Amino acid sequence: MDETSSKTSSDMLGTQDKSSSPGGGWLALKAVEQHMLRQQVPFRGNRLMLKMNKPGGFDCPSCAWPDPAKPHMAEFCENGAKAVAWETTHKRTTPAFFEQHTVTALREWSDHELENQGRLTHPMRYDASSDRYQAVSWDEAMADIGATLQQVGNPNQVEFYTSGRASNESAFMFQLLGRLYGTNNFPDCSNMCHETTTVALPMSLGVGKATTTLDDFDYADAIFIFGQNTGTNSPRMMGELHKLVMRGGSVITFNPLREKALVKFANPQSTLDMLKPDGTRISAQYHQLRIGGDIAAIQGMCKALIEMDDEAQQRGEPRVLDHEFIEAHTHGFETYMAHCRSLTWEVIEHHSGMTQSAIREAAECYSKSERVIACWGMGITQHRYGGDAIHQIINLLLMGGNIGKRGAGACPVRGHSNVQGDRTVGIFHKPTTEMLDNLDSTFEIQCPREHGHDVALCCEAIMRNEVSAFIGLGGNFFRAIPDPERVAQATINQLDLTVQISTKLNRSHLVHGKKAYILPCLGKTERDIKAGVAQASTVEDGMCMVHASTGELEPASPHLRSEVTIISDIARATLPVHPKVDWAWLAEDHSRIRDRIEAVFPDIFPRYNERIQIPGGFHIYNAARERVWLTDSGKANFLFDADKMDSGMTPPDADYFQLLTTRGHDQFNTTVYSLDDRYRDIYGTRMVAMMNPEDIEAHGLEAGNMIAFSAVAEDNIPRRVAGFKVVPYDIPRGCIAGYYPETNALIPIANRDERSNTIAGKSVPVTIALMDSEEVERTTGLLATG
Ligand SMILES: Nc1nc2c(c(=O)[nH]1)N[C@H]1C(S)=C(S)[C@@H](COP(=O)(O)OP(=O)(O)OC[C@H]3O[C@@H](n4cnc5c(=O)[nH]c(N)nc54)[C@H](O)[C@@H]3O)O[C@H]1N2
Ligand SMILES: Nc1nc2c(c(=O)[nH]1)N[C@H]1C(S)=C(S)[C@@H](COP(=O)(O)OP(=O)(O)OC[C@H]3O[C@@H](n4cnc5c(=O)[nH]c(N)nc54)[C@H](O)[C@@H]3O)O[C@H]1N2
Ligand SMILES: [Mo]
Repeated sequence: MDETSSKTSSDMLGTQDKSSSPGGGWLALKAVEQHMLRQQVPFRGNRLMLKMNKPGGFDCPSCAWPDPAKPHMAEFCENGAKAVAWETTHKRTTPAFFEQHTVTALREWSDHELENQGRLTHPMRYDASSDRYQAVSWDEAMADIGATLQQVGNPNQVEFYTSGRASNESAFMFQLLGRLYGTNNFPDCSNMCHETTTVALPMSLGVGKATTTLDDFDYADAIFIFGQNTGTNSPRMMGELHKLVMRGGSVITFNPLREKALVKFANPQSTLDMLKPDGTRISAQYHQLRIGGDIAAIQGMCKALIEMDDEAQQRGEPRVLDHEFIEAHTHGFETYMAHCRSLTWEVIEHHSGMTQSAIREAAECYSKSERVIACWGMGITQHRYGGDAIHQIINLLLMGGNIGKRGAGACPVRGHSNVQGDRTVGIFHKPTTEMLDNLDSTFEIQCPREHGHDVALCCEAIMRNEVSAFIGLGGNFFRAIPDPERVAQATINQLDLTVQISTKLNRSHLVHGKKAYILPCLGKTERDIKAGVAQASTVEDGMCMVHASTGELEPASPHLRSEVTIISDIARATLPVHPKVDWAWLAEDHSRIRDRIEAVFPDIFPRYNERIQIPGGFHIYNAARERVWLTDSGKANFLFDADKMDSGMTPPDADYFQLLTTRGHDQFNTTVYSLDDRYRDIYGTRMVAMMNPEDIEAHGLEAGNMIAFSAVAEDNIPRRVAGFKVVPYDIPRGCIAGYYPETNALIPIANRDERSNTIAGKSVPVTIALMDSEEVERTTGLLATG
């Protein structure tokens, strides 16, 4: 059996039909066991799993969903367990492995095969004469990296990339390194993720983070979910949805795809659920709108609510909108109301892809719910007008006074486990003057003031040949970005130096500069002993709780170093000695770094070291939650742009398709655990085009045909990716779904959210064509490995 596919594996409940089975349930437990076995990690009685997401234990390396104050016996989910199994694998990628394979040969490997070699064990240096990575000592690596960085004429030619697993301590050290080096170039995975939220939400509410805490989920009457695949990407949130449904609340979902766990779910923590073959119905209403249809759908709901409110007034009944709140706390309602009234249902239906009655049904549920939480994910943020869609979500919440009220609020569901914390401690290409002033006075330094590069600007600078070196703190930059082929080619041709601080081999290591280093680091699950003392690191979850995480496993190799130590070593090798920045002293004890973080951000982290001792950690103050509005108007703002009815880049009547690129159930971003997607009933390949059956027929195609995608782009650069199997799927016409990162080469770097530059991974206009048999034959080798 192909170890990457579980299609033929025996079913735990022999009689259970997978395609109609709920999300979660026995198959989830089975999947955990299988993944742990594949990584040769014991499952039964695994003590490590019991320490996950608990005070004193380690933070799950998967998503940013918060930990409950009173955790379950085992507070983990299927996909958290996969992430831990992947990190704690017994497989190793040793120097002997690199000796056997040239970098050119490794480029033919799939993402799954690369990472599946296991944990990196030694620092490696690229050797051009043999086209191989070779083991190198840490001292030699650091001396060369330092000398090369010193030779770069202009510090703005160096890019410091952060992926969201970095702890607060390592992220803070990394931004200090970059700024002392002389640049604000901090491309960050959030620039491909929730940057849209970080920029648009403050325009509405004055804050860029969730106004909810986990506790609010216990009091909500309804949860509206826009473009977020909960069952796969934040499975622990399924527990909250399940509880809500059990006590009579409603989940209302807006998603072009019917995501299985949002339809029905069997909670592995509930004995009762596990005995029911169908699990529990989750979404009371499931609205399959067009990709990019959210703006119109929400404005339609607002229109319906305004009409209901008018009627209530006429009948002398209690009002539907919270006029008291609107009056006291908001700005711009009258204009927004006039806009909604002026929209015709014809326009709303055309752009949203929903019927008037479906929209009214959703509005009805909203009006009956005293407390509403709205959640959103990449289906909202990764669009050309993603920020505009967020403004509409907030408008909807404001109409019912659903901000700063128990059981209600705005909940962007953040991705990487510490992506939010990394920004809080200074990973930002547009730093505020206040932060820079505090850094300057804390360390007696002079930080650069000029804004730097985000991911999109970094990619463009690379393609313009303006970058000399790239330092990656985790992640898989060259695989996660849009236009990966063009950026990789420019990198290989021109960069003097690439450095990747990583746990596993990935494609970014194969996109190397003239000099290239892979520096292997500890993972979250591993012991980090410094000067004889076990170090804790801290993270901030998606609801602003900061807490400590302490790994406890023996490191995967004795040669690994912590991210903090590696950053400090690079700094010492690169920067002149500074009287107030003692890198080695800081790196030796994480509480010293936390003291410095507190000094730079006194309002956010008062008594930082003391408060992380509180079990569960502490909450960072969120003004909007207290109904304090840090906006220009001093109020919460109703915002809209009458010209923007679609958040995506494909108008409803286009003669091409709108492609969305998304995650499967067995992956963490560019890390592909297996080729299966149990929640979409797709097994053994990720090279698929999920299409509406009528579109398949209209294009003269059949299920199973092999097609190629070509991007429709303003720059007319040809972008074509071939070898996708047509799969009939329950998705609106004109929309296609495919997997990320296999489809990234179709996304032009210019497809991005207008305000924040967030890559628009859900706004990908494409045409399709049947492949000829010769090309299918040529590519089948590649297809087998995905
Ligand atoms: N197991 C696992 N967990 C993860 C990750 C992982 O890869 N694996 N990644 C982590 C990271 S970094 C992130 S950012 C999050 C990502 O988690 P999500 O935000 O769930 O991201 P996607 O998987 O891209 O799914 C996007 C969803 O939006 C829907 N969608 C697409 N276009 C539209 C649209 O126009 N409107 C609406 N309403 N819906 C749309 C898609 O059908 C899909 O269900 O998960 C985090 N957690
Ligand atoms: N088309 C399309 N593109 C997308 C998206 C999409 O939905 N569609 N989503 C975007 C989103 S939301 C995100 S967040 C980005 C993700 O972009 P990245 O964050 O850059 O990518 P990951 O796949 O999470 O990175 C995986 C690698 O991180 C390394 N790693 C794992 N754990 C650790 C650790 O503890 N320390 C260190 N130093 N390294 C570690 C391993 O070597 C692994 O290979 O991709 C974006 N790209
Ligand atoms: Mo993300």
